[in-house]
Amino acid sequence: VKATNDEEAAARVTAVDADTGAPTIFDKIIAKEIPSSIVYEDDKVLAFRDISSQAPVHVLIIPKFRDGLTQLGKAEQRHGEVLGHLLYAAKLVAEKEGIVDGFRVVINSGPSACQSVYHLHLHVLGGRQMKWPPG
Ligand code: IU
Repeated sequence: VKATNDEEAAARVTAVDADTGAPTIFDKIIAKEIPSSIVYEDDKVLAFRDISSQAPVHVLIIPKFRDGLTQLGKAEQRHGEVLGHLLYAAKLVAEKEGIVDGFRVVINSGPSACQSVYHLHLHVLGGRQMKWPPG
């Protein structure tokens, strides 16, 4: 199947050895070994601007302690608290970015959903009219 865009292509490449549980680039972003444009941070989560933004506001929110949560499809009961906190952080980010009246939260889980980084992350998108259905 021919990849139709960069995101699909990235997911397909990653899918070869997807979700090994190995550290990802997001661990380096959390450790601040790689710079990022941080929008919100607390003791549990970090929110930073996506390097390949798909909307005027495109922020990723990640747990600081992945604890096996490489993708939503691997969530277990013990992750409930951090999952709730991530969602609440999405609302805080939307407020901070001035898009609380209309924004979208996306989680890609697994290769078929084009997940390319295996450290759970929420995309917060806004600042333009969103379309439905998503691709
Ligand atoms: P996905 O749901 O796994 O496809 O999203 C991964 C996102 O991480 C994607 O939108 C990338 O642009 C983004 N990203 C980033 O912001 N910084 C990076 O160093 C890398 C990916 I690698």
